[in-house]
Amino acid sequence: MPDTKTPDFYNIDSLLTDDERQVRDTVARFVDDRVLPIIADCFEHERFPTELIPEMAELGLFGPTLKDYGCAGLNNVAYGLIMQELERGDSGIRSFASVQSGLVMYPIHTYGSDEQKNRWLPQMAKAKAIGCFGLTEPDGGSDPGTMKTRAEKKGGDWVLNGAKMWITSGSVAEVAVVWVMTEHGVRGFLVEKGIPGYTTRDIPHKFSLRASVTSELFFDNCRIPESNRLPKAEGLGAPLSCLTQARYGIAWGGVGAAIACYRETLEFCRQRILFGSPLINKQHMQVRLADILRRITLGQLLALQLGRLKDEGTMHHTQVSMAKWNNVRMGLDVARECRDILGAGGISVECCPVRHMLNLESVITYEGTETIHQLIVGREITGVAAF
Ligand code: TGC
Ligand code: FAD
Repeated sequence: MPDTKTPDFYNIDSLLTDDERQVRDTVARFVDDRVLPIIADCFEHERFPTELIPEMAELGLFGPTLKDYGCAGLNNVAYGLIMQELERGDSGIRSFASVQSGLVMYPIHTYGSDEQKNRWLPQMAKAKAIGCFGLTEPDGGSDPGTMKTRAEKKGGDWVLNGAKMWITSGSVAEVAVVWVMTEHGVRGFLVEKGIPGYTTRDIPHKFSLRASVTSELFFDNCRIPESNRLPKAEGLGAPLSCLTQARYGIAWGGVGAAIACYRETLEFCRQRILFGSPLINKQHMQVRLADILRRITLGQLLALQLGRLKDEGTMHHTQVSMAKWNNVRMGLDVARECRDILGAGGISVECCPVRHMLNLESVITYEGTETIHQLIVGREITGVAAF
């Protein structure tokens, strides 16, 4: 019998290894036991649950695909399953882990010096240091090649001026990976909290990702030693390669959010009696539930194949774009559909679809808007950049 409950309609479980299943189940337990009981309250009161960070580190959720430096060296499918389960809890929790792993530890591991790796990676794996990634600027995030934040070499130091906006974990981060323009093109710097000229300010009043810290970063004649520049990062390709890591995780995360909404909505339809029988007896409701399951199943298969391509080293970043686009769109559409099925109760924070729906409004914008990913795939088809 196909599993319509978890759901796993195509027995995708059988395509996973024992290790992958074990990682997924461990994170699923953490989400069920530790995230779900508190997340609605965190969302309502605009609070990131920092108390979960040590447990996440204990479970090895930071930099899990990296080798050495206290990281687990898991494969990419296992990483994707972690992201799926975390986002089943909340996009804010997945975001925190995505940024720490894909946008901070990954660039330090890939583009950093031995000294930078030895200093930061072991601490970050244990969450003794938190990181953030500053690429987007107030004047527009879709076209980072036109960034205005600049660094000028003065003696042995670099002097940074400018600002970054909409930065996840910005004010809580001990270190920011900041991408700036220099006379030689885009370069990456490790900017440490507390250095003169570097300040942050949180962005309040968000209706989305409320259980996540989002900040502005300001650089006012901020002096950074050459030893804090990522020596192997040259050009825009370096930050874009980091985005590929985070977008990959988001492709799995969209599935997790949709699963959470589906499970709650299916249970509601079994319980809710209208016109003399439960909602599951109604033809129109069965069509809606079947359509939600169809969309989730396609997203699951897309994410898994993407992960297998990544693990065999053949994944192309345009394939990540299609998966990020498809699975976030799917998650958002499913969340909205589920919110509607839940009726008036569906607008309460006590039901998860409205929270996922609001969160996914950020997820569909960050890491490349839906339009940007469509244009990336369009360019791949036609060879013409139409941005
Ligand atoms: P373009 O000419 O396309 O590329 C420049 C160089 O980079 C290479 N490249 C990539 N490499 C790896 N991964 C990718 N995804 C790559 N995309 C491009 C490319 O091959 C080229 O290399 P080379 O050697 O030929 O120089 O650059 P472009 O200026 O035309 O940009 C195109 C565009 C629009 C696709 C790019 O700017 C883009 O992706 N824009 C969207 C920006 C974005 O996604 N920002 C996200 C900010 S971080 C964030 O949102 C974090 S949310 C965190 C959370 O909470 O989870
Ligand atoms: P813009 O780039 O100004 O786009 C505006 C609109 O124009 C969009 O609808 C877009 O799709 C459309 N558009 C853009 N180009 C074209 C085109 N060529 N043709 C047609 N339409 C187009 N950034 C970071 O660097 N680090 C982070 O940690 C981070 N975290 C974030 C957390 C949250 C909660 C949010 C909401 C954002 C975060 N971002 C982060 C920023 C995010 O990456 C940007 O918001 C995103 O890249 C889009 O940039 P923008 O908001 O400036 O929109």
